[in-house]
Amino acid sequence: MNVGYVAIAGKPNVGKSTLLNAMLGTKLSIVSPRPQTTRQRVLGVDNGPGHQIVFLDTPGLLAPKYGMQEKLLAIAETSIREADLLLFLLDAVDGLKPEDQAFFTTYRKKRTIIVINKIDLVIKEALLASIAKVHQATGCDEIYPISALTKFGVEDLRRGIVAHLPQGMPFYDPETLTDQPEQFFVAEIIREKIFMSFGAEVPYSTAVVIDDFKEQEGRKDVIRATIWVEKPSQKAMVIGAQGRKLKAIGTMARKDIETLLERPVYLELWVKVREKWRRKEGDLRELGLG
Ligand SMILES: Nc1nc2c(ncn2[C@@H]2O[C@H](COP(=O)(O)OP(=O)(O)OP(=O)(O)O)[C@@H](O)[C@H]2O)c(=O)[nH]1
Ligand SMILES: [Mg+2]
Repeated sequence: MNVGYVAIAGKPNVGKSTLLNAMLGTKLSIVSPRPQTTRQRVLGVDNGPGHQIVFLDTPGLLAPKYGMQEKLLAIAETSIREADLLLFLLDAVDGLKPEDQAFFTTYRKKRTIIVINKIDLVIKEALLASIAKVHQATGCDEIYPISALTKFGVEDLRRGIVAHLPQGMPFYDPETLTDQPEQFFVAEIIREKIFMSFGAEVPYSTAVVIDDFKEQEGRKDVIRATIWVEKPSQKAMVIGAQGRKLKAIGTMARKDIETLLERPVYLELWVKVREKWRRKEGDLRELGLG
């Protein structure tokens, strides 16, 4: 069968995580309208007739400005290096910007497919011009226009990927969706709700740590998590008047967690401050970004 690792890489917000979820037919990786949502590599296994694709969703490629962003770039680089095939994503609205071009030149692999995503947002003429330009500027002749949101072109792309993968034995048994523990995805769901609930500042200053995850026979699981922020003012925002904001975040997160785990849970959230954690090596490691 055709088997291999496929890294999904590209600038922040181009739709990498949405594409992973579209390929898997299930929501594994969190998605938000803000750039730099994904902070870890997220592995998702797609089993099909005659193939196993191991997708690696990665943090958006960005010239780093501080500690956390350096970690994010390193995570993306490692995934690209380990992959048999690189899917390099562009946003159809932006086209090929100089920063895309620079990252493409740096990370291009022997097997590389360029994916132009969000084509639902552009007219056909603009898309055709963009494909021609991308082809000319990169020399890459495998360019797939898709919409990860509507799934237009996704099956064509899957066939294109499979055609590139080497023959081999599967890496994962067919039941396996990912190699990451449930706790990771629970923390990610909480983080997603924070990305959805606040403007620019709070999401970027937030890390979520699961402190306690108790499975109980015959009773609801108990999950306790801490939402770390960088300033007391952010803590006040996350909690909200009479704790209403935190309650709403908890309710939204709990519903998604219950869908993921397929069982009812009791979710308890705490908000705590750790100043400038995004710039401190020790804090990054303790908060799971080491
Ligand atoms: N219209 C449209 N929106 C899309 C499409 N794919 C993704 N989006 C939206 O683009 C935004 C970013 O999507 P993500 O999947 O989180 O992007 P990402 O590349 O993983 O972003 P980072 O993790 O921050 O690097 C979300 O609001 C998605 O709903 C698409 O095909 N069409
Ligand atoms: Mg993402």
